[in-house]
Amino acid sequence: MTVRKNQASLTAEEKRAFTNALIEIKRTGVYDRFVTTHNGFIMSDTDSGDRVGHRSPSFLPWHRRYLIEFEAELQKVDPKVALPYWDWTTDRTSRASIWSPDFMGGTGRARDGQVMDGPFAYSGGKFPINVRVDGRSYLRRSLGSAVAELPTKAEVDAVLNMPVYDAAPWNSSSNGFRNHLEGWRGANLHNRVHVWVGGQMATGASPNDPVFWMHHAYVDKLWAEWQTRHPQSTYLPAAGTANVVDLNDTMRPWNDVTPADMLDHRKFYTFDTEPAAAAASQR
Ligand code: CU1
Ligand code: CU1
Repeated sequence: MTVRKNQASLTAEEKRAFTNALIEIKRTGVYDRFVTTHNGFIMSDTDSGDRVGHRSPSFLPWHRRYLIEFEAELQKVDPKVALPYWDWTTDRTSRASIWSPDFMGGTGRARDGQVMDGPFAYSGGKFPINVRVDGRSYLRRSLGSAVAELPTKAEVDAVLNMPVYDAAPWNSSSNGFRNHLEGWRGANLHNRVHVWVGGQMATGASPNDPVFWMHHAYVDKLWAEWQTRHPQSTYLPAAGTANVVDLNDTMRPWNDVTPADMLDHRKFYTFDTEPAAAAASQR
């Protein structure tokens, strides 16, 4: 069973296994297929038809499924790998160990934002940016420059306390848990983290930066925590809503996945903070 751990508690060997698997699926082209899919959905979300990946209720189930598929690709390379999560309320500065040369590498240089250290630095030759938002083929970051502070625990807590999953008009103006977590209203949680990292992370091609996966693994974990806090609440809308993915509607690009299928993450993985995870890892 896959156990997703806090990235701050990974061993050196676990960090190496994760970055090696990322580099291997970059080499085979699998990684870039995922970037293209995400990029495509940022665009199509503004077209007619159901909004799927962002600015809509299915933001959370869409990314849950997307991460599950990505994690499965990493596990084809190394079955011991699981997606770590980045708790940005705790590891909240550019000096945090996540940005060390043995893991994600650090911020970009002042001149052009190019990341110069770590496994994904352009100079290492193993992680070219192929799905580009501009002509540049190197990973870029500018940690903490466009926005100074990452969200705090108190800000997250206030959003986790919101009892209603989502509300009409089911978009970026909605008042509910999903939209506050996504960040279009309130303290700006998920969106702000993208902007804080900067570079590709602040664009529709954000999965180009490997930290994307750990950011979204944490957003996904917050959804699970919200479910535990509000056992009477569930995904909305239930049915019959135009241009919005209802509970039992399928989500593009998949023909056979609905939000209802994604509600229980324990079918796929657990988190290191959950009792079941502790029991499983002792066996
Ligand atoms: Cu996304
Ligand atoms: Cu995101």
